[in-house]
Amino acid sequence: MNSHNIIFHVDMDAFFASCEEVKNPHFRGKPVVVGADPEVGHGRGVVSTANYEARKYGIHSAMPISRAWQLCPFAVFLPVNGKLYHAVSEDIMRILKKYSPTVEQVSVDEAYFKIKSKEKNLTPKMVAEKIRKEIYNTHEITCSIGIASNKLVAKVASDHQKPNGLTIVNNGAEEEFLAPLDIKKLPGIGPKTALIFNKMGVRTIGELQKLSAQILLDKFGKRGEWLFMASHGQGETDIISISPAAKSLGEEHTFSRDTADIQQLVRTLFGLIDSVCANLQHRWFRTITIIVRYEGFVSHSKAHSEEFPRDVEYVKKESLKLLWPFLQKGKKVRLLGFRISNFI
Ligand code: TTP
Ligand code: MG
Repeated sequence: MNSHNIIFHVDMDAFFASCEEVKNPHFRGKPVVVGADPEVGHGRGVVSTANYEARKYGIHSAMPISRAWQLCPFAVFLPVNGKLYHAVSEDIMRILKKYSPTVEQVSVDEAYFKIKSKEKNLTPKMVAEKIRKEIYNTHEITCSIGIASNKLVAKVASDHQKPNGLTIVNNGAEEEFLAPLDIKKLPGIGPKTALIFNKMGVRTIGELQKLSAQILLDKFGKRGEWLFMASHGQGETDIISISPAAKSLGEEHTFSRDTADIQQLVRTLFGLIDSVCANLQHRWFRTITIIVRYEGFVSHSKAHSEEFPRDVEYVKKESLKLLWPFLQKGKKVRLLGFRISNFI
């Protein structure tokens, strides 16, 4: 690991459930499920997270809450208390900023940052232990930390020994560390891609490492390049922190000719959403805004906020709801804009 690239990835353990346990210590040791109301097994929502006790019953994030109820009806089921998690998250990020001036928060409970080697005579391991101790002493919440020469390997490492784990991958040992792991452990390989690889007889990252760059390129196009680099343990090293000034991110499109063509408008809006969300790097945000400027420069904007927005498809669905009333009027549109704000 060279002195400039010692990257930490910190991820809180069972975050929402851990916050609930701190608030109600008598939940400790019991299975805790945070998410939609199970409605005695008839609830239609999903699990946000489950603590490690509940995971022993097979309960996990994004599982239908009705299934979680079937698996463990005596678990403590709690609604999502966004305010509480947000406050704890802010505090934890404040702690991390004491150890590095640039912290890249990528979700409510995880962040990357860099340190210099032997900073103040502390090894990376000592820094990690200090951080874990400080977070635990102030919040009674455990986290897992991965340390590596790039963000990708640091993220895989933080997940490697969860909960309450510390995994250090030395510079040069990235490939070897990844080799025995299931390909699904590589962030960016979802169930669909994993299935394609499994059909090719590739189950571990080591098996993926044996495929040539050309084969991956032929099969996956541009993404093949990334798969090749990632499987060999290469990844980004830039830590990007959102400055307080950058409170929103957005794009606009001015049509070459004013248009009332619904298909064209929807296609353009979705293009803007894809483009804005592609720059997000897994950051979460609460508010989406669309901007509609009619011919004659009359502009309108409409926003929608929620506690924990989901994926890009969901954002598109919500944005379409915002756009819809403007389309009903049949007026020609000169410009469309899309903006996200209220980062978490
Ligand atoms: P994660 O860090 O993915 O999960 P976790 O912290 O609960 O557990 P782990 O120990 O494995 O890190 O997500 C952080 C929080 O984000 C999680 O506590 C709840 C929320 N979340 C959802 O609401 N829905 C989801 O599908 C996921 C994955 C997380
Ligand atoms: Mg977590």
